[in-house]
Amino acid sequence: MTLATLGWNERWHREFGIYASDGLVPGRVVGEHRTHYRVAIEEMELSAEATGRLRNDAHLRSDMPGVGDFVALRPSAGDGPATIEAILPRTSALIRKASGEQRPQLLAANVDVVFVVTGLDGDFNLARLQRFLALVRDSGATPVIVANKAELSSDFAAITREIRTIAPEVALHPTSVRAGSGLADLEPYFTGNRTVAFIGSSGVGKSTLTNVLLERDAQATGAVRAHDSRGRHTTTHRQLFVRPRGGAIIDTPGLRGLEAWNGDAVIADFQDIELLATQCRFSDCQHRSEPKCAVLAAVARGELAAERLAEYLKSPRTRR
Ligand SMILES: Nc1nc2c(ncn2[C@@H]2O[C@H](COP(=O)(O)OP(=O)(O)OP(=O)(O)O)[C@@H](O)[C@H]2O)c(=O)[nH]1
Ligand SMILES: [Mg+2]
Ligand SMILES: [Zn+2]
Repeated sequence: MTLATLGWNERWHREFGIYASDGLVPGRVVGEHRTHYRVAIEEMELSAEATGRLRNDAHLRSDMPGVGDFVALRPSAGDGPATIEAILPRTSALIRKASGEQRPQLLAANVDVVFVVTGLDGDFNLARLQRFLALVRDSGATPVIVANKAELSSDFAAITREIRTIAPEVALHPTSVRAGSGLADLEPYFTGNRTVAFIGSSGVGKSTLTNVLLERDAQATGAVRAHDSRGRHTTTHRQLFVRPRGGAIIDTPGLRGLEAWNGDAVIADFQDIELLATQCRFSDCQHRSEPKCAVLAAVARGELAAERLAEYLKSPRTRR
């Protein structure tokens, strides 16, 4: 492992410039644990802690170092951990603003592409996929939908049509680890040592895909429940891995908070409709048949997909 294989390039070299004279070394956070970080530096990996100053300056939890961050590190003089003195400015940040939780959580930093992984088994859920895409929308990374367990789907064309109603532009790749299909299509996203983060519900196959793309069994995987295909939250830590063929993968635990509808997430997902709704004639407009409804007018003009409105109207909501 070298810094270049970790995604280090000219940009990072420039950003690191101001720390170089200080005896600091560049590294990338590959693991985040309760008490320490794992940081990869040129040729090795070590344990590190954030300095008190970094902790004091962090207004939000997401201001603290996280997996994928490039950092300026002071190697320890003795046996103790190294210290993370600074975080280089992020090019992207996948941040989860959990509802009812004041502390935004950094899922992955400096990610070029996010694979939003969904399973085409009994657990496929369009609304949930939409919530994951909303999360990526704000990150600065490019979303890609990976529809895994494709061998279990009898009608991928129908699923594609469904997905297209909420994500007409996002690249969509069916894969099956079991059948060994579609995996080569994921390869180009890693060219140029790019970093790809995997997000999605528990049990969709994020870690299974990680292992295939790493060409080794780095991550544990777990069978899903038979009756509803739900996963069992096998992965518990976010972790960055370097691929032998180039590029890096950040595997993440299935996100529990995104499993069920909640007010904030819904509002974030349907921001466009919420915005239109402020223009409706009646403030309690249901957008079904009311006169002077701005939402129905947008559908009539072809600016809002009728399927998307239907999805919105179907969702149990705290505010409407
Ligand atoms: N049928 C089928 N099963 C798959 C496929 N890919 C993965 N699986 C299975 O799905 C189950 C869950 O896979 P994981 O990789 O552990 O899922 P995960 O997304 O990492 O789940 P968490 O770590 O809990 O978030 C395992 O039993 C895998 O063998 C596939 O293409 N087809
Ligand atoms: Mg996993
Ligand atoms: Zn309306």
